[in-house]
Amino acid sequence: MSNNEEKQKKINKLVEELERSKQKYKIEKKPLLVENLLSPYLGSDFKNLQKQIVYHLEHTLPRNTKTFESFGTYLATSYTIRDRLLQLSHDTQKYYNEKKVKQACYISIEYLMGRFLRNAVLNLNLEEKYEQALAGFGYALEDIYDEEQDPALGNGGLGRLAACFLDTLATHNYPAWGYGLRYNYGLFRQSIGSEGEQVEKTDVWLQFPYPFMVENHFLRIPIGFYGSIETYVDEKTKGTRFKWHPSEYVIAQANDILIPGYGTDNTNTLRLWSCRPIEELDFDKFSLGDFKGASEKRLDAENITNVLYPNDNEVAGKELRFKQQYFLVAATLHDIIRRLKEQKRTIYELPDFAAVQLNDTHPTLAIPELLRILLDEEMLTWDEAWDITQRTFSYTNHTILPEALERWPVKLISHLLPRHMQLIEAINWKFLEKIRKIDKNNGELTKKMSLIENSWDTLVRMAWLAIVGSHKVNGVSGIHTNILKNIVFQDFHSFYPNKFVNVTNGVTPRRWLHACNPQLSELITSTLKSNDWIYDLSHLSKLREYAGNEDFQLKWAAIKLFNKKKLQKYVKKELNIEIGCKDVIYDIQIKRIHEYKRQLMNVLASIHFYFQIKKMNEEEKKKVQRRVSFIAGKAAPGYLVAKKIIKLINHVSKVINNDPEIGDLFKVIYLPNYSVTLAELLIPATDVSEHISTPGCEASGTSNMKFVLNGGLILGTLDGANLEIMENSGEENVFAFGITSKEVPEVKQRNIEQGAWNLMPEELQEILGIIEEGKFGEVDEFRGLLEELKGVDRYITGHDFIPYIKELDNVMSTYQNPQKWWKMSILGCAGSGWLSSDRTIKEYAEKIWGIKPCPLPKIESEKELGFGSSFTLKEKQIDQKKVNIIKKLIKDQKTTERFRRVYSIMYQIEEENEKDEKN
Ligand code: NBG
Repeated sequence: MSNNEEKQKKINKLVEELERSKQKYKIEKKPLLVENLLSPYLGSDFKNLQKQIVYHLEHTLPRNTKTFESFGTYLATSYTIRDRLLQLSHDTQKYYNEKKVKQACYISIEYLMGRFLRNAVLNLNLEEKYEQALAGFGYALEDIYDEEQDPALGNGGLGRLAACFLDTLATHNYPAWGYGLRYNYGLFRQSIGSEGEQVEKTDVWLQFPYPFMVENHFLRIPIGFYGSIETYVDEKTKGTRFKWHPSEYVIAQANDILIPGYGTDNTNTLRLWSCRPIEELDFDKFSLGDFKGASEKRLDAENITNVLYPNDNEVAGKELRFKQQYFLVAATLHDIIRRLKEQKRTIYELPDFAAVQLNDTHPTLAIPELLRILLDEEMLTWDEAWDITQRTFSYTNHTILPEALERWPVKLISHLLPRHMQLIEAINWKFLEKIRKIDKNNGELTKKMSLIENSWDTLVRMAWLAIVGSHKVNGVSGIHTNILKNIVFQDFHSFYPNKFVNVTNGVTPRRWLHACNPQLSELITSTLKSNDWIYDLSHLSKLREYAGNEDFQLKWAAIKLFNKKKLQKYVKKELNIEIGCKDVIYDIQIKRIHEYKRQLMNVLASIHFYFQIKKMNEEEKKKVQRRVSFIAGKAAPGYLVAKKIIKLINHVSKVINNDPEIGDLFKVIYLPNYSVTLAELLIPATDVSEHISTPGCEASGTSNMKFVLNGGLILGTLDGANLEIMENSGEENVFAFGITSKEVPEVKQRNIEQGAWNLMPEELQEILGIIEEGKFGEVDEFRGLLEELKGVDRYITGHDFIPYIKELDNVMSTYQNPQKWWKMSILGCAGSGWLSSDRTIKEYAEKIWGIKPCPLPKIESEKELGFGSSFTLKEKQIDQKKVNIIKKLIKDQKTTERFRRVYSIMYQIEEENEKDEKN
């Protein structure tokens, strides 16, 4: 061997040694190690909570002892909640996947979640412990709750309903997902300018971290737009196939909010998509000094999920809105199919895997999108694809107002989503083929039912598409569903007699009674000697027997007064207005400002009442029932009429509130920046709430339900859910007035034919005259409002005015009979069991989705495992019996507690065995 060879050999040997010494520990995957490390649940005694809070304070935020202020405390506390929810959510998903249960996927472009912390703490039953933990840091939990911002990712009832549904779905252990968008900016913040006008400011809700949202950077889905369609012949079938080649892509990134159920470990997910560019920066442009151009693509992409469109019962009609809608459904369907395939199931099983609910027409593009996936990517036949599509989707209609029924120009769709437009045309063609066969009237029916309309433009009728592509369509109250069946979608109902069903809305009693009115919650629980009502609201009916009980009435009234005092303080602090409390009716109308909701009628009645008082002598004044009329609600920035109504309310309020002749007999208060949080303050403090829409216009209304639940009485028209509240709480316990929806068209027609002014009662004519004289500011400001009332009066304010003010009088005189009033209030609440979203969701689950609850089983203690509470393997008494118990538990996939503890025990056994082998 040459010298060189010898040397080389030595070197090789040395290298070998070096390589060997590099790895000190044997690398070997121990599957149970991670499980074992993750197995302990976060301790929930107050000392543990304190440790966890301080940990987050220093490591997550980071703050220190000097900057341990309340906002940081809120954040740190919230992170400890998020930690727990992550554990529970992992357990939940694991369990659902093992069980392969069918799940509901609720797609909604809006979620109005409200504050999260209190709700989560209550649902997890940790309030007392957190109270104790925070007290040690010098904070009251109640104040820490107040640090939280209210994420306004929705406009009104539609978004809030979605949030109530999520609470119910988790509470009742339904496997379910919410899907939506994570807007950078929520619904604008409203303030009132010096002229009484609405001022809008951007809602920068993500300025600080939102601790309840978990950014899921691993889930990034490419979403295409624009481009062209390739046609080719499929080699296998020789049939023609299509493929869409988008010319632009963006990325959908998942952001998860984990939804705890009340008194259960089941924790579901609300997945919100945010839009990212494919490429963050165009480096070529950047290098050439074009800095603006370099970020263009990023800004375009970010724009998609930048702002929530501030529309409620209106259509935005903007290209960007359309992009939002497609972005939402494309990302969502991709995710659902991905999760299906993760379970090693085929695409044919989709309808057994997920029931996808389209919340209004905004997610309707999901129908052509799924069809595209099934045809172009999964290569199914049309019949197979269409069958799967229809079985997967169902659609909820939330409005019949023509201005809110979405229609998108064919031109716009063809440009943005050419393949989808082609598919919509194919769906329409196949559908109309069937309609033509029954169309006896020169194509009239075909024209009416066509998904594509030829009017000022060629438009796709999204509601029509949603009906055709779904297996069930539901309205949101009895009257609304009847209007859908018999008027708005009459032809569709005749064609698909089994498709239309009613599911009346509901609200979650956790947030809308238990959390927002803890004193009343406590009274109900102590009276019924059980808190079962919190998850089965029908138990409230047992309150009926206490309705006339004096002692109970007094307690009930005291809680109302207590809540009114809170509101009184708020009004003083925020608006610097002094209002009375005791023996003063708090009369509240809170909702989006809309002509059909008739806030205008409310303020006209206030003017009427004001002048009535002014005409009184001192003796008469003494008898007046004092009242404060509160109004709150935002107007869409582009809805000028609604904005004028706000202005008028503020002008009227200024005059009345500053008139010394009126004093504290009457006040009109406009509360700016209405939100879920404000509603939680207002609703428990309300004596009477107003739901006075033109009959037939309010699909359901859900705040009416919340008021009744909190012992507020309703002054309302025969519309939406008011009717069902009357049925359940008793007609005599609701202040109802006005005509039925069936009579409305006739009144409208008369207005058109004879002129509304000529039919208007004198009292109202007089009020309009006073406004015209300039009593409430420049008349030109309000000319438009007045002209509408005098001309066509589309919302029949003139017709309803007298019955309305009469009923208002009835409210005030009834209030002077406390026994009667509190009895009505208690009976209202006792009848509201039916208004729970728990009932609503049960109906969806049974009538539409075909899903069942899948609760994570609980283990009471480790004793059930066959061990004492401080089980260790130190004594090496691993008898075979115990090992078998454990193995069986693992096999049966039982319980969250079991998962984590069992794996931990198995790991310890493994380690012990290893040691034994070595010895
Ligand atoms: C609203 C209706 C309300 C109803 C909610 C929830 C839209 C389009 N519709 O009456 O106006 O309570 O939906 O169903 O926001």
